[in-house]
Amino acid sequence: MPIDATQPYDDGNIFARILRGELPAKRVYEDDFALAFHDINPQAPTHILVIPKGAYVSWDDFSARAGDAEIAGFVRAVGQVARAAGLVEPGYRLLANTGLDSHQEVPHLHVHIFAGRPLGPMLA
Ligand code: DGP
Repeated sequence: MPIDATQPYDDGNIFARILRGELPAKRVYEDDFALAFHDINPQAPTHILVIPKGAYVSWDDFSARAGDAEIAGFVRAVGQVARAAGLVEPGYRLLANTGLDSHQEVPHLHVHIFAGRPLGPMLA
């Protein structure tokens, strides 16, 4: 079910549980600001999710409330995950679904990294 990007944070959400180690995930990267793991339902040969360690529902929530260090750390982590996975060439796509129309389903901010095939001009 798509979620409202402005709803209060629910710390029982599935990515909060992965962060706390209560649920398994194929982890590929972790630092002070972010955790990255493979999407359970990959839409491309490489499909990684990067999530901030802080409790943010959506891109809207994160960009409004997170501190500068958290924002910088998270953005750097996304780039680092892509570099470490060897995705800079031939390239990759980032996506952060936000709110109902985007069909965001998990109410903890996540940036999708898609790669491994030509992705076309845009994901609709
Ligand atoms: P979105 O529609 O942007 O909220 O994407 C949510 C993504 O999360 C979707 O591609 C599937 C993925 N996902 C959902 N539940 C789990 C899970 O338990 N583990 C992992 N690794 N990915 C999940």
